[in-house]
Amino acid sequence: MGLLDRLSVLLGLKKKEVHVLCLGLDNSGKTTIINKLKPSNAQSQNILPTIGFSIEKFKSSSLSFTVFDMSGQGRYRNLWEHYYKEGQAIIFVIDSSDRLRMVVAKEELDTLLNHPDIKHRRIPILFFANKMDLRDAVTSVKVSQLLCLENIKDKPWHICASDAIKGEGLQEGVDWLQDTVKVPSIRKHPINVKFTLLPKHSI
Ligand SMILES: Nc1nc2c(ncn2[C@@H]2O[C@H](COP(=O)(O)OP(=O)(O)OP(=O)(O)O)[C@@H](O)[C@H]2O)c(=O)[nH]1
Ligand SMILES: [Mg+2]
Repeated sequence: MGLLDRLSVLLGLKKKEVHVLCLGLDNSGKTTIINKLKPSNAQSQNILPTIGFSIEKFKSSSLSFTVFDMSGQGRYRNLWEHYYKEGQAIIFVIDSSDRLRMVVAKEELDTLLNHPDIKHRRIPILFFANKMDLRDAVTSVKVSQLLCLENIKDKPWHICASDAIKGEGLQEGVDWLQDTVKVPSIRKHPINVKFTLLPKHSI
């Protein structure tokens, strides 16, 4: 972000931009969730399985999110790690009705959490226990137990039950994300501003 952009954010003229990685197994509902978070006139009516990844944008009341919506298909999952450095937050989506693949979702989550670009960062992770409308869906508490989320001690995380088709549970998640992604209040390297004072008689 350039200096003018930072100034605009500080003055409240522009929303702070946050890069989010949207991860999870194929068919969990990632693209449907991101689509539902866009304004209704920008929503796509026909969602297809993602090939590779796509870059999407949506806004909350104070932030502008740029989302890397990654494909969850096995053959594309090795792409995820190339974007870890870029991500400032993660949305991890689980199909709560897919008991058979819950163990695969846990394996992918564990691989993510142990990756060198993620392991030592306090990166916020928002979990959507999605497809709650389906009869076979387990509760978000159960999803949390199956994925052993209580073992995540060094990163802020939150789990929301969601139904992406109706859009239920999504706003709660975005509100949490917005509150958790901190706006850096102190610059690590303060801007070095030099004033040249001119003697009065030279003006
Ligand atoms: N019943 C129900 N179906 C859902 C829900 N969310 C998504 N779906 C459906 O699940 C299917 C997969 O949704 P996608 O959003 O394409 O899933 P994805 O995680 O992006 O999949 P990949 O792009 O292949 O990784 C679609 O048919 C969606 O309509 C939900 O909350 N409830
Ligand atoms: Mg998708």
